Amino acid sequence: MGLDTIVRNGLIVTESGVLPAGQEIGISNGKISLIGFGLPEGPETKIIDAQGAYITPGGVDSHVHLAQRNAPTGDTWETGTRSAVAGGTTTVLAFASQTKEMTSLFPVLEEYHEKSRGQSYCDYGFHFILTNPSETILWQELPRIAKEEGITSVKLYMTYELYKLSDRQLLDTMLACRSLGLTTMIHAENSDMINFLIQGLERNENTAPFFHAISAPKIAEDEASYRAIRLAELVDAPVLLVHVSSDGAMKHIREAQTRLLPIHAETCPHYLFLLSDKLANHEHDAFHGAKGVCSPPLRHNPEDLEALWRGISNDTFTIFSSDHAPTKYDHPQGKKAGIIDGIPKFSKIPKGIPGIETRLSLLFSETEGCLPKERARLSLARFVQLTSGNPARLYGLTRKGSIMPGFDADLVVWHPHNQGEKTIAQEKLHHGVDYTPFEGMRVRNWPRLTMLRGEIVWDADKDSVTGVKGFGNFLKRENGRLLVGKLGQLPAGMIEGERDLWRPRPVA
Ligand code: DUC
Ligand code: ZN
Ligand code: ZN
Ligand code: ZN
Repeated sequence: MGLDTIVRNGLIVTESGVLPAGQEIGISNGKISLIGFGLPEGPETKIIDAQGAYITPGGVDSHVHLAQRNAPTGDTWETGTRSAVAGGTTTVLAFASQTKEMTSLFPVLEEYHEKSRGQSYCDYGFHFILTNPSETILWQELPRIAKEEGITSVKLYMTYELYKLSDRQLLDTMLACRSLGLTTMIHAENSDMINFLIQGLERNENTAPFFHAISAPKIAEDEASYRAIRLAELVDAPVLLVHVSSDGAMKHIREAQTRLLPIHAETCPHYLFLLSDKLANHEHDAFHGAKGVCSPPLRHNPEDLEALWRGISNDTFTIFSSDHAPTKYDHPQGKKAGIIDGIPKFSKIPKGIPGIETRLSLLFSETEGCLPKERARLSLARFVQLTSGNPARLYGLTRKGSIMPGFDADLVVWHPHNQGEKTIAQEKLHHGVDYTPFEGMRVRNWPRLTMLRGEIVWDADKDSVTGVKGFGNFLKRENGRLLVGKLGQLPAGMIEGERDLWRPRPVA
């Protein structure tokens, strides 16, 4: 029996580097079955010529918002995942969001299955946003859902009235997640600091979009990040701080990692490439700045970007995700919900920006794959770790994120010799919203082909998404693996009886 497909004449990038030239990837039944020189061709074998270009694993974007109730003008599963594959991403993890009045997670789960079934261009899974973590949810529903549905991660918020948890709720939830081996994502910003500043700004009629960036300063992220880490330390739980945008938060994370605490961190393209000048208005449009409103906000200085680039290079960050959270700009339920009686009010602007399609090419542009070594920000191996390998392991996607025999044949074939260089433009993107905050930026390469389980789903030569809606599968996940730190670092000097407090409870 011959191979279904052979991808030849490419440079295969793994998490430990680029394989010697000439190795080919053999694919059978949607999986990588062989890697080696001169793979045997059968009469039916399809040959894909990589034209000497790099081949990286299909991107795993573990932080995207699709079809959430709170974003009526955002992407659906169809438009969001179409945009994903056109940018080289083959797996996404999106949020199923509980609202405070929901006492069970099962209806939310059904709602998200319903919205996504038959709609996705790429493989996908869910995280739960927990806003009302009752005993029943933590100790009866989560264990069942993890086991039966393979949903093995949750996101917890420290800000927003409709989402935020108290420190006590964070502790209870972290302890339960630790017992169950779930991955716990934290949105760390100090809610009271932000509300205090919003009120002050509004009192002085400073309500233009730009003031969003003033209302949620780095110190609010630093404080909450520090607190989240200390809370996690108390119950010896691993956590992931998501969308980190500040050097102060990064320092707390780095310090915790140095002490071998299992603290993971994520950052996103906008915190590496964009500054708060994006929130300024234009002469011809007094609300233009709303296009740059995301949370945490874009920061003010080039040094802020530099600091995060250091975290990318030195392993402080475990993963790099888009935080794709789109809303239409020119729509009364989109960004323009922030215009009240004709007056812009930054605090009412939906927070979030699109970025699922541009994530990989923006970061790839800064690698040794596009730049001479002296000027590159990161190696190709590090690129693969951040964008596919690490998120796959952290979230228990055991067949995703690596070019290895036995893994799904999810691949990105780049253009050879930076022939894919292009300018990012809204009219070229495949998402459902009406702008990109990266408009006009040059990227040095773009995926030429995206393959999902051996099928070509994006073909730049045809300028076309060639995959079909519904080909993407829901992925049941295993428990994620710790990638930094280790468990068992109970506070020094703890006496025996105290230790029992933190023993994981038997799960119902
Ligand atoms: N948190 C996110 O994770 N994404 C967008 C907005 C937010 O607050
Ligand atoms: Zn968040
Ligand atoms: Zn403009
Ligand atoms: Zn998000």
